[in-house]
Amino acid sequence: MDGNVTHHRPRGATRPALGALSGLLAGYTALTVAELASAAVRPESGPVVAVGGAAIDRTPPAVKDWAIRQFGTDDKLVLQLGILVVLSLLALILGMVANRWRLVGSFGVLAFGGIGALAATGRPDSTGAIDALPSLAGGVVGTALLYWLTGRLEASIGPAAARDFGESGSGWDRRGFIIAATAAAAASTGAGVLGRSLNGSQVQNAVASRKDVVLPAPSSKAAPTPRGAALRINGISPYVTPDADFYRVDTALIVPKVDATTWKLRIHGKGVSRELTLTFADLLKLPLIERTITLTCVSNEVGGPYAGNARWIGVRLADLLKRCGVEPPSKGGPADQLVARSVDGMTIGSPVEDVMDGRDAMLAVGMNGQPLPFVHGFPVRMLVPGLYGYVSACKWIQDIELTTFDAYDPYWVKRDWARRAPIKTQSRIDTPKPFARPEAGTVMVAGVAWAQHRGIDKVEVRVDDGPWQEARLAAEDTRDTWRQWSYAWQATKGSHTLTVRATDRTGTTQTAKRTPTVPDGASGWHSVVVTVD
Ligand SMILES: Nc1nc2c(c(=O)[nH]1)N[C@H]1C(S)=C(S)[C@@H](COP(=O)(O)O)O[C@H]1N2
Ligand SMILES: [Mo]
Repeated sequence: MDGNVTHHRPRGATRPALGALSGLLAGYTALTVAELASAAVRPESGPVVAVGGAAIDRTPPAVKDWAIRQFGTDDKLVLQLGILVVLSLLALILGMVANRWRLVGSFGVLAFGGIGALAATGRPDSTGAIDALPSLAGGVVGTALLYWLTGRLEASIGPAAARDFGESGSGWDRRGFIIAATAAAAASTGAGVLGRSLNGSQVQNAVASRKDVVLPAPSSKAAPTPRGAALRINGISPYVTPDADFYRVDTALIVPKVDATTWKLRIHGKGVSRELTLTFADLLKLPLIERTITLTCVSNEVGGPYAGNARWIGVRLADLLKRCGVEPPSKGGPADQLVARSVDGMTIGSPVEDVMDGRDAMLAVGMNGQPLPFVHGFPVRMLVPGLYGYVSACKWIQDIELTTFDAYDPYWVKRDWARRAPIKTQSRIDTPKPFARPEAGTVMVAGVAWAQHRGIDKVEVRVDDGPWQEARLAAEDTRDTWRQWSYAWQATKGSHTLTVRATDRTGTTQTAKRTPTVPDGASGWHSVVVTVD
């Protein structure tokens, strides 16, 4: 009968392949069970989102910038797909291991569940040990399933039993394996679908609450955009950026979907004599201001796309702070840093002095006439004209704490970025595009320049190493907005380098010195090389 032992098991390459398949099924089941459990706990506690988030938290700025450059706003999709590919490979390997060493391979699944659990509880927005549950539940179910499935491969049933199963010549429990595998696939698909739809109901409440928002008319309207602020030139960035084109930069793998009807904001901390908790309805009852403000990301390379201009509606932040008894440091207030916290655990620190110096710092509820889009921070986000987004523009805000720069480092500061980061004066050539081939003759060179809260006074263009020529500036809306500019270039045949630089209202001309985005924003001139035919 010795010969029969090998004969009774799946033969040749079949058995490792079935082992690998078992691993994949176990991994898939583990993930869907975890997904289902995360619907009960919090969507962010699921293993893929938790591991992805932990990876984002630990990504050095240079790699983060590279990922944004390579994949743009799809960077997070790429990350999640990458995690799924790696997990699939690991599951295949664990299955093959379990095929030889059943316990070792099976408990490998639990080990990965443990990694997911650690990642979930270690996230800044973790609500505690409960966040470990989805990954652990997935790990336990996956381990049991892999143990069971590989057991079917081992079952050395005698020829008689095999005959009873109607499977002459193959003594492994083929029928048991097929039934278990099919049941696992079906059950986990069901669990996955259920998990999605449960997560979906929380999302539906948020979507409904956004639909129900009626933005009151602002008591202080933005001055109408002056005629001549928007130039009509092909290829130039529109003066107001449409929502769909407005850049998005954040660490959220799942865009937070906050229900405005249950949302609250708390203001507390050093120098707060009257703590305040506001609902969304409370906020909408306060006087609203409408302002056009250009927002810029510190991760924007010279010439890069991470700047956008929108018309925002919101509550003046300084008024709320005064209501709480807060004084700026220049008037003896004890807090010099305002830390905003979001529902996804982001922390963003702004100078209290800047927020209260009279500029239009606000808690924004509207963008371009609509409630904030979810990706831009619904229901409420902060904005401070003149400061990069990472030190001012907290989306999905839920808490404001008055503290000091000495006492607390927010998220990005812990990751090498500067504590204080006013926006650097910048200018960008939107058209012609790099390596364009315009015809000789008049070529419109045009773009935008920004120096929020200082204002742009001059933009100059240089062709090759020629003299700086003053560009035509579009009318200024406010000093918190970017300005379009254009220059009619008499282009001659050949290859040419076009360079732009701006001068802000303090009289300072944009520096030629190139610095990287880390720690406080890129500097240097933007150039474009074109070939004139
Ligand atoms: N909650 C949260 N708010 C955030 C961020 C984030 O990662 N999470 N990123 C900040 C950064 S770096 C920038 S530049 C702006 C971008 O705002 P936008 O995505 O609406 O353009 O949001 C800021 N607010
Ligand atoms: Mo940013």
